[in-house]
Amino acid sequence: MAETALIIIDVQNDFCPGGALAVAGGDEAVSAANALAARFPLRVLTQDWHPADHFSFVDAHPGAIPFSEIEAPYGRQTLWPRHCVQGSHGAAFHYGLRQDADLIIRKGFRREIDSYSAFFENDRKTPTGLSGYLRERGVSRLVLCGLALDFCVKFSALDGARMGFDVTVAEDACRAIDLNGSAEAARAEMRGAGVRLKPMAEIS
Ligand code: VGL
Ligand code: ZN
Repeated sequence: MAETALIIIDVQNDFCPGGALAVAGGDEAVSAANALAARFPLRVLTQDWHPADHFSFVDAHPGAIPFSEIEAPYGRQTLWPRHCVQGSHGAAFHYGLRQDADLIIRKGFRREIDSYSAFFENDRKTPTGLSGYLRERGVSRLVLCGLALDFCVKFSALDGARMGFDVTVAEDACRAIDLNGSAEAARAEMRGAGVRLKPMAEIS
């Protein structure tokens, strides 16, 4: 039987208002994720989980400007304000989020490489193991929601589609960082890869 998994991406304090890398309206993703969680019994949470000296942090690059890009061995890398440091309050899930999930995937824990996607690190090669887990659970369809639409949700959706899953993004259950038009570009890129973008109300 075709099983669906709900993947709730990075609904953590640092991506919510008041957090280190706050996404506008990030806290609105909480009630949306909870409403979806009530519909899908198989749920996976992801958690951005960086060491304090992570390479993606702007303060690891003296003189660099936040949100600028550098060339990493695996491609372009945006330099972020320090966020989601392992064990910190900012890395914790928002207190309102339903956390009764089957699996929590932590990512971004290797100092030298960032990891936006729930499936692969930013080299697009090093797996998190999620795809094998989902296959073994008989999952063929994914519904994605959370933060941020134009980074971790987008990379997860693209990788999910690349791995052969049928992927739907619950668009109104996501919020975007939107760096230089990245939200609209992300929507186009996801559509181009065969990802469905739908309002929550149309997803069953
Ligand atoms: C994210 C930037 C850096 C995300 C994580 O969850 O979208 N964005 N780390
Ligand atoms: Zn991060």
